[in-house]
Amino acid sequence: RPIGIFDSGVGGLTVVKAVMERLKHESIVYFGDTARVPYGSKSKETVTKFSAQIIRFLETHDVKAIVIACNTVNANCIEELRAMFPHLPIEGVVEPGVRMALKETRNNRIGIIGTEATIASGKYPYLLKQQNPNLEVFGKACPLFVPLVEEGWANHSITKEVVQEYLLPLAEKNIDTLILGCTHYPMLTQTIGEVLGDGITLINPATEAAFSLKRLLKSQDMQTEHTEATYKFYVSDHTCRMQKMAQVFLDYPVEYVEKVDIE
Ligand code: DGN
Repeated sequence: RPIGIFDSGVGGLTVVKAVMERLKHESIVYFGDTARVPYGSKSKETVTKFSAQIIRFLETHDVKAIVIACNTVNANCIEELRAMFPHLPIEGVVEPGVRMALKETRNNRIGIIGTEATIASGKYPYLLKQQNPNLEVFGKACPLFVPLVEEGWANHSITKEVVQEYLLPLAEKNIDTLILGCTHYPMLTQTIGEVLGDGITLINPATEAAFSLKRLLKSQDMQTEHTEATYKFYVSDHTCRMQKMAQVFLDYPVEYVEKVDIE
């Protein structure tokens, strides 16, 4: 049985990549809600409703577990979704991101960037400070990053200027660790790295999320071994961009992306 992974758009492909690399035999069904992206500016009620619809769709593919590859959904309603689908293990990206940042920081000054909804939720600072009350956490919403990535402009000079505008003030806070708290942002790693230099470690929560999923599957005796994995991609609007981004970013010959209506 496959793993269901979803996001509002192409951002969750960064999580698909991490899972493909670390759980080689697990098949994946991916759903990108491209008709309704962005989630970052929508209300908790709307994001919860859309996410529940997507999980129901993924259930029609007999998924054995879900990875919510969207920080906005994690920050808003992962508990509600776990309560709505108690029979289905649901892994997120926020808790793994928090664990990685705690391990990484030396000076206890952590930056967190994400959508407006993720930053407004205060979820990352809350979880970080729960583990270490001495931390200083600096949040910054970067709402232009998602459209730039969706446009395929991750390495464009315009994007570099936008990154400078958002992140240089954050760098001045003397952070040594920056959580990429939106699954689209790891696609900007190169540009962000160029702007911030080597002194700040970038955290991609997907890495630890994949390990966490591996542990979860093992603990429930649900891991797949030996068989060859298959990957299916679904979107709620045009298939073209997803196909292109998936091919390039995953370095995998994605032959088929299907558009489906969900409600
Ligand atoms: N990729 C999503 C996240 O991790 O928050 C957000 C994308 C969006 O809907 N703005």
